[in-house]
Amino acid sequence: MSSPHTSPARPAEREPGHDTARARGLVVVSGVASDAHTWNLVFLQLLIEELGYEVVNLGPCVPDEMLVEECRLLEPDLVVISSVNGHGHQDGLRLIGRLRACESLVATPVAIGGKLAISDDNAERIARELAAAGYDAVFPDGAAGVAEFRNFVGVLPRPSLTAGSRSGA
Ligand code: B12
Repeated sequence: MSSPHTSPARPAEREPGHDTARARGLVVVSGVASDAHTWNLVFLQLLIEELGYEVVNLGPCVPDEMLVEECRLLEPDLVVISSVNGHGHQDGLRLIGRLRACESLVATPVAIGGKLAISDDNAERIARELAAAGYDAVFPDGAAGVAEFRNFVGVLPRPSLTAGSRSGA
């Protein structure tokens, strides 16, 4: 896991011999400021790597400002936010406002998922609120969550097919 206290370079810049042809793009995975859980982040990193992406995992308890700054520097193709401590709803609403307030992150795909509240009772309402606030996709915990997430990642535009590709291809 990259230390949240440093600015990790994009993988292709870190490793000169890196095989950019293999990478579908760069994904930032992060916990939210209040959340100390880590295995959710490790799980997501492995899953997303399995789908062919490079992952920069910022780890748990990432302050909003740091997350925005890392995303601004890394220009990821997708940002994946995870929270399981029950405060993801509040943290997530605050965070997406800050990400979308950054000009270069206005259109970056951002997804959030996990145990976003302390009960499942309002899961649908919370998911709607998070989507309305600016998330491209919301994956509350449940059997379908990870399968739907795989489908979501599978249909993301490939950077090598878009103008101004950062892959160097
Ligand atoms: C280990 C653990 C801890 C450890 C964490 C250590 C560490 N290094 O991670 C410690 C002891 C620190 C801890 C602390 C707390 N914990 Co805790 N913890 C757990 C526990 C037992 C396991 C979590 C885990 O590692 N699971 C394995 C990972 C791989 O799975 P996961 O986290 O469930 O994530 C899955 C899904 O949520 C989903 N997912 C997650 N994010 C995303 C994002 C996307 C995009 C997608 C698609 C899917 C997705 O995919 C993952 C794999 O299926 C769970 C209970 C449980 N059995 O799940 C409670 C649990 C998460 N903890 C809980 C709580 C309440 C706390 C505390 C608030 C307790 C307290 N009063 O202090 C603190 C919070 C501290 C903080 N600031 O965040 C609650 C959360 C309740 C809720 N959300 O409603 C749980 C569910 C226990 C419970 N049943 O009450 N905890």
